[in-house]
Amino acid sequence: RGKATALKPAVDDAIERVDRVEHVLVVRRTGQDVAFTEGRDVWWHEITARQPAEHTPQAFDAEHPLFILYTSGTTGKPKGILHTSGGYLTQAAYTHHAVFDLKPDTDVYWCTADIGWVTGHSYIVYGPLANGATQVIYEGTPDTPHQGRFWEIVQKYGVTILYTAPTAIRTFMKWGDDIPAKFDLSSLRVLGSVGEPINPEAWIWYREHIGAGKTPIVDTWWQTETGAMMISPLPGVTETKPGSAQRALPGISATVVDDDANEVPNGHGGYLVLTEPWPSMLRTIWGDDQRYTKTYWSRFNNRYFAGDGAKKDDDGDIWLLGRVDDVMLVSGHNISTTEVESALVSHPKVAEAAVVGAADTTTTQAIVAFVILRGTATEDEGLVEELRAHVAKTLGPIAKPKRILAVAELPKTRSGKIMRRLLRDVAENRQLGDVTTLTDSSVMNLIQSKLPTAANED
Ligand code: 7RM
Repeated sequence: RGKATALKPAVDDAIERVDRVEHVLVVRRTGQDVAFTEGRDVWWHEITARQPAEHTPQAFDAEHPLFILYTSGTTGKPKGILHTSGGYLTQAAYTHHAVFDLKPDTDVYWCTADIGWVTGHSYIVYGPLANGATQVIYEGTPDTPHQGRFWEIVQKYGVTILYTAPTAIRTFMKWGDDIPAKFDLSSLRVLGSVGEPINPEAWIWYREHIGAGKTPIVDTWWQTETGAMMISPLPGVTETKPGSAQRALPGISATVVDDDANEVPNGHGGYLVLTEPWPSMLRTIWGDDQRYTKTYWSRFNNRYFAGDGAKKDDDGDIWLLGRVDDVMLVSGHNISTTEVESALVSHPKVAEAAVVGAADTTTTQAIVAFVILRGTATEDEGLVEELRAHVAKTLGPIAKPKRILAVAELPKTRSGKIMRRLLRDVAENRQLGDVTTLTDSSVMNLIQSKLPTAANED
């Protein structure tokens, strides 16, 4: 946001707590003064200046650990996801090539993810580097110095493949169609989405306003644990459907099962499972093999349980429905947060929505929706009724939210995922749980101030 953020103090602080770090390689980036520990800290420009121009890479065993990336997990205790070298690189490179139809000699590829998120690891670092891609790496925000920043970059570098997240797309929708319209986006030929289910509304906006109504959109489903993309259309191959990640990629086996681990027929929903191993699968949870087996391999007869709800449509295409922990139980019906959120976002006055189930004495859970309104819309009784009726019309009366609250922001992680757990805490008048992974923790104060009596009111 136009200001330099010092990273070195955070590194120095972390190193205080461990005893095995010998050296810290420091890149002179902003030119600010930094504390420097002689002998331990090494300037990047000094060490690279004395290296030979040719480098012979060192060979590693395929199962040599490559990295451990921590996911927050729902229980609070983070899980250290272990990836190894051979399989991870194989699938990161293959999917980066196949899903984006990468032509390394002519494409200019840009993945806007935070590099600390698994998406940054696989699709800014390992996949593109392994494939010799020409790519844009951007460390700023989408609204600095102005809200057309992304489109200015696409125009300036002639970006041909853009990979971003639904949360960003919904933000661009909120800012207005006129902003991307000011830039030449004609270089774009493939658009990607990752991180959350993309609402059909956002998918169509992305296609129309960024993709000139013709670029294929690849909605890529995968996880930190899977290491690389697993379910996605292939551009120019798959006939796409707005909102569906569609099919497992070649070599990958995914399906949807019911509570008893039976595969559901087309047209039905349940739990997403992966039925065969894949090259970039996590090898364990670092230091906790037992938790690894229990979390991923126990619930459905040795098949990998992803933790996501999903349904198969009449063609057998897969639609992701959000984390199963977020699924709501209302008067005996399982209702997915994703579907209610998409119904809300399809209303012209709603820019973004987050839906949670709050404990309710008569219906087990009641649907509480937090919405960000579009530009000119204002919150009043009429609007709330209009939105409730709109959801009832789209999904049926059972999915009608009991409460709808207009808010200015939603609590999100750095990868743009809505932290529904915190919204549930608010909706049930509970003390907030851990907020350390939020991008901006002040958001929760704003929301709480709007909702003093959620659980009590009828
Ligand atoms: C890549 C990444 C994983 C969770 C996953 C899903 C959700 C990710 C999609 C999606 C619907 C998608 N890794 N998710 N991509 N849901 N459609 N295309 O996000 O480890 O940070 O998160 O994200 O719930 O289980 S992650």
